[in-house]
Amino acid sequence: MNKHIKRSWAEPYKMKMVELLKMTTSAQRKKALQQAGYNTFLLRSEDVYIDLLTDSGTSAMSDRQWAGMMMGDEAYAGSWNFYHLEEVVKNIYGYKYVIPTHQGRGAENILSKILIKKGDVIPGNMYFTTTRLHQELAGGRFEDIIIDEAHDPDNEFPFKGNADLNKLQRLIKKKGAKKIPYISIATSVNMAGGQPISMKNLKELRVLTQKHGIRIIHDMTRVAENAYFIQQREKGYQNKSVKEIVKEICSYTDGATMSAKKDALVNIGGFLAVNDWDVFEEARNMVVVYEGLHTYGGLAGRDMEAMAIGIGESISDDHIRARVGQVIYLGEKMLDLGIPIVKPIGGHGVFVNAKGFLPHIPQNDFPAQTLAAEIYLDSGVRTMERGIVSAGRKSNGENYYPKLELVRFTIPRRVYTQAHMDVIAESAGRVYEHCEKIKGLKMVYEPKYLRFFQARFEKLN
Ligand code: P71
Repeated sequence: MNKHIKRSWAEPYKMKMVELLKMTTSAQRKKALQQAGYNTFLLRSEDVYIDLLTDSGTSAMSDRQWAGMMMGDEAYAGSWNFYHLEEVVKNIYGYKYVIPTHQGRGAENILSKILIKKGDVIPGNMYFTTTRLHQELAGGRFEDIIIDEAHDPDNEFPFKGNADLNKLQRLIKKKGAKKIPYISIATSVNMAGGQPISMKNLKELRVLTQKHGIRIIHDMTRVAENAYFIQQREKGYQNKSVKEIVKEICSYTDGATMSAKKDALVNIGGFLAVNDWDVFEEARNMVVVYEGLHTYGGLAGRDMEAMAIGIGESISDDHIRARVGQVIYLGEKMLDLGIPIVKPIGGHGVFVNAKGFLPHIPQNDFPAQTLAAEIYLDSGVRTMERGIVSAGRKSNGENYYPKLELVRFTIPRRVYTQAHMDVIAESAGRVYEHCEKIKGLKMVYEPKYLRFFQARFEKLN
């Protein structure tokens, strides 16, 4: 009889320190939300019970990482922690040259400035806010070449992060390869809902880009989560470790930008990694202008040490199974409650389809922003808008109208328990029960760049 009992995953760690949380009343949350202009980015974190704003920089470090922090070599130049980080990036990811940066966008800035010329086009498997902005600031234009399935929240294709080779080929034909300095390929596509790219698609991209002499730059922020999905879903990878799959992914690309605040389990840090000596030389020179000397890049020695250790932990099969397992647990709970979410469930969070949740609110009245505010009001759970507010405006001033209008319930790594997941799903379920009574918002303050961070809203009557 025992053979019918399933074997659950569980966390491959235990707790030895906890952070106490403040519980709030409905009246307190209502006030906090008004003061924050209905923007969850503007809430004070002490007014938040469960913080699902982002998985960026919010993970719990291990005792080993904290021990590493104590071994920070805070020399201005040539800290041994830098050499440790360099060795780990070379060994685990396989890139030849490494430049630390304070976080992902620091690497994006340097890379975009070096590779992009005015009038260039950068194809990518869906935009990411900071990545696209740095491409535009460098004089380039982003062009989306992700497969159409990625824009459909209900399509259950297992690799919705794939690039569409026909779209890429058409673009190369139209613009000419000389106008395409690189293609920007993210593993675990964030804005699509944490959806993976397949190894097959990557290999095909490699063949096509090599033919035209175009580089592939890898946004490897969540590469380990992508590798886990390849292991679970792609033929021929079931018996490979996440570590092996990560290395293979990187081998089909020419360089990478990394926000180590996600997969790599640190609160701050990132890097730029390249295989090309000339690009490295320029980047090593440029980093001193924007970040700091090339052996610290805006980080303390202790931060580089925590990153070097975190990278090693991030590619453990046991870790990643529990990490993604927790996200899937939450997603399945929401599906049981009938809540419309992006399918398949992604690697770093559950993405609720606000167009499906609040079908009576037009996109101009910010359904995802509204839903994020309502969830906070109900339970003190903080989520993030990933829809029309995040998409921003084109350079001609018109709004982008993204097909996906989502609220992201992002799960920090190694931080919350299964009971927290239950509370979160129940909150979404409660708000869903009275969804037809919810009204939209109007934007009353709009910053020029990355408006979602600081925009303010008022309730529509
Ligand atoms: C996330 C973040 C952090 C963020 C950034 C912008 C708006 C809201 C939240 C950051 C990423 C990312 C990818 C795929 C590059 C960066 C920038 N994500 N690529 O998801 O997801 O890295 O934040 O370290 O500068 O909450 P950085």
